[in-house]
Amino acid sequence: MDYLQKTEQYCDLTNRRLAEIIVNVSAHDRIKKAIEYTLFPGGKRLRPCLALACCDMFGGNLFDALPFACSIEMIHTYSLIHDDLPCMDDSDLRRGKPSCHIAFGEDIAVLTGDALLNLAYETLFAACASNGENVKAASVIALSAGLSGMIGGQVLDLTNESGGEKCAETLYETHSKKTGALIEASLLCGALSGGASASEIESIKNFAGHYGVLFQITDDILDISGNQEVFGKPTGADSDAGKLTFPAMFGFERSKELAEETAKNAHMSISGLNKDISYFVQLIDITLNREK
Ligand code: GRG
Repeated sequence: MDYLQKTEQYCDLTNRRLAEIIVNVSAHDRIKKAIEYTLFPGGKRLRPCLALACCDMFGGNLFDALPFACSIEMIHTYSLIHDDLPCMDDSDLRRGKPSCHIAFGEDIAVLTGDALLNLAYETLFAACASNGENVKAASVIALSAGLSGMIGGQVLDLTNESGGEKCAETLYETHSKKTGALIEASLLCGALSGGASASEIESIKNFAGHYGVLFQITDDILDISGNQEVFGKPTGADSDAGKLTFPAMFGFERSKELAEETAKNAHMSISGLNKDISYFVQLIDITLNREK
């Protein structure tokens, strides 16, 4: 199977399992509609693809990694809903359509994010109940979504905006937490489900660090030069808000060079694995040249 076929398979598995999770939810129509609206058709499903591809690479059963892939996608979607709120990034457009609070109101948007976070943990607990070994991956996800990960990064991001110290170290720390932590968790839970060894897990962590930075630099570049229709969210928003971004710190051209260098480092970090790394090699290239 080539890269596109694999991606289709991973997205398909994720979408079907997410639909099964949601169909069983008993909730008021108002919030159920908002949950469906934000989860489907969804975005690129990058994090589930990372989890499933990593599990695949280590020869695991994709169904073992699927609860983690879906939990992470629900956590990611909740973070986007909350990030779009007027008290956060105040964005009216997400995944090419009106943000959740525009379509359903702020109150329902807050609760939709909360509900998705809870559903993610319900899914993780169910996976742990069926196999105690899953506690490891579930803890990795919980840590990545919390204060030492995504939420911690969001606090740093807000602090940087309101005049915090603007240096490269803060930039890397902010993004390794805000964006990188969930990306790393996706790869790690895939590696754990696939039975990776301790040294293989180390290579995956190393790859995750570089890939997370690559994803963020290209996100910052698209915020400046991307096409809003294709990108699916407003462009220019980060620079307008005075955010600490790679182009703001290093300039646009240097950021493009940094993306190239980071892509090479990402490739090198997994080239020693005695596995078929072709999916990740293509993913690096697609991320480097992405338009959305
Ligand atoms: C807890 C109140 C509260 C808010 C949480 C933590 C947080 C708000 C927001 C951080 C999430 C965020 C916006 C991270 C930036 C990472 C990023 C580039 C997201 C876009 O990811 P893609 O491109 O999106 O994978 P799609 O739509 O494709 O899934």
